Amino acid sequence: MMQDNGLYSLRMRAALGGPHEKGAKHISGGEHLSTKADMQVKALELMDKAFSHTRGDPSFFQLTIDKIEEHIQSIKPLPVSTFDVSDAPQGKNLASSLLSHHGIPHNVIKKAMNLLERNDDSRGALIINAKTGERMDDREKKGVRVSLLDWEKENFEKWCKQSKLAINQRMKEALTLATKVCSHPLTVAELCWSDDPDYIKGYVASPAGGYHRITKLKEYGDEVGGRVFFIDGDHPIDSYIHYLEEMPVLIEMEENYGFN
Ligand code: WAQ
Ligand code: MG
Repeated sequence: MMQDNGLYSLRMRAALGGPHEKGAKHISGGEHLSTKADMQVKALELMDKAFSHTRGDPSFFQLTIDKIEEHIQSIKPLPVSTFDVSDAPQGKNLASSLLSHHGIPHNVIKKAMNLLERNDDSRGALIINAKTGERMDDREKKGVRVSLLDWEKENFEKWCKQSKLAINQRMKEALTLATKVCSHPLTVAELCWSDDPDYIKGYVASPAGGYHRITKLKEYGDEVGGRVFFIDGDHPIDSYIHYLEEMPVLIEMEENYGFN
């Protein structure tokens, strides 16, 4: 079991053609929380993720390790539901209607879809005002990268079994991120699909509705994807971004229900 003390944050980013800040192509990013004992294994996982990536072979790889000093929050995973659609347009229609159920106006949903459809290479999320569609962060192309988050393998696999879902690393990462994001009171919803050409599933997540997996949100071969966070824009977002980037969160299923 992971302990609340003695954890390290590992953050990785990899690009092709130089570092991101010189305009290179984003290949892969990843983050883990780890004990010192597990650190080498976790670092190798991140290397493996970057150097076997379908977006290309990186020429730049950076790993940053920081000892965590803050208290680590434990959060239960969002409930998951899966929607099987026949093609990407149907998936996008479904995503739009799920978002509109959260009171997000039609024009804001359309703007978010356009942002993602044109999203060129950002390695972070775009934060927009859920009422107006206005961009709230000032990170431009880079976006805001959610860091300091993880879900211990054993606990995740137990949760998969209990939820009758196949163990899937990608879903683990996405659900971990969506759960952290949706635990903040300013989050209204999130829309995401991958920028990897071989992964066409995506999701709409929200604190109220949980994690709605959608089986097709783009076409195979398409390298355009990303994340949009719709937030309550009536508050300053500095502490929101601070939470996403700097506050450590561990996802954990409660162990004392179900079959164990
Ligand atoms: N913080 C903010 N934005 C991120 C982060 C992060 N930690 N990680 C990725 N992004 C943004 C960034 O713009 C990426 O280019 C984009 O999201 C897509 O990331 O089966 O795999 O890791 O249930 O390629 C969703 C469905 C998969 C999973 C999403 O995204 C399932 C996926 P990827
Ligand atoms: Mg990707």
